[in-house]
Amino acid sequence: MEKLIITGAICGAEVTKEHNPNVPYSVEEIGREAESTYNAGASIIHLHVREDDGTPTQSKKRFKVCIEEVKKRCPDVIILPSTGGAVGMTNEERLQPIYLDPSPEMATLDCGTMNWLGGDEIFVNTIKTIIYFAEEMNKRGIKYELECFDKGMIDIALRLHEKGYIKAPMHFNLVLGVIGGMNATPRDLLYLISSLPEDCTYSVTGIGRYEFSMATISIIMGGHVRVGFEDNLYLSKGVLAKSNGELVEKVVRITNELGREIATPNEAREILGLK
Ligand code: KMH
Ligand code: ZN
Repeated sequence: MEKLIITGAICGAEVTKEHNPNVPYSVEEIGREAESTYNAGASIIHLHVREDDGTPTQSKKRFKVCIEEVKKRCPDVIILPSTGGAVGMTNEERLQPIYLDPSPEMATLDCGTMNWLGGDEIFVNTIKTIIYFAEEMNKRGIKYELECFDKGMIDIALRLHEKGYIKAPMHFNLVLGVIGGMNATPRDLLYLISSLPEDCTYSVTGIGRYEFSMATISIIMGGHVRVGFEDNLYLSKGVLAKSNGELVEKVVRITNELGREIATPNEAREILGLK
């Protein structure tokens, strides 16, 4: 089986230090958390950034300094900025990190609109938005990670691929357990995996208490894994993780037990067709 690519989603836009004091806000904290996942075996950092007070931002300037900090500590890691940002941001606000020079190797491309976490919030990704984001990334040679929170989003991605907007080789991230998307059950994950084309790669993200059960299924099925504070703050029931690295270490332990190897950043580039 292919080696396992681990993505560290170290920060997100929603979790705060009130949830877990180790959630990073400052440039130094973002660097520290990136380094902890990298040292533990992550080859990709999925990056959101914050102001020092924790406010989520898509500021190009803030991304630039955070990426420089991450690269200083983890020189060969793949950086995958978010273009989802936080609910309520405009498209232009969200797209800022893809206009950095040099361009990031990868970025997220969210594949549909959904209710977001209960209440009144809606995460808006119309078809026109998805096409626009894909085209902007295509122009810059940025490989998108196709974020799919339910089956309909996979269908949208495949339709846009057929129409030529979304390029192959496609890489999906199946996110299960967000209120508004699909539940994090083995049945639903297997349904999503079986809906993917043969020649794609995919990663799996389980939210909250489902982080490690979803990861384990993906490890067995030949997919890849994302873990981190963006998705889950606990190492085990009632035990807050001290770092993102602890979450990655747990995935590495499970992977070793199951007899699969972990990919280095350069091996991840090969697997994803980045080089
Ligand atoms: N924060 C969510 C609204 C992404 O990074 O592209 C969007 C999100 C997905 O986290
Ligand atoms: Zn994200």
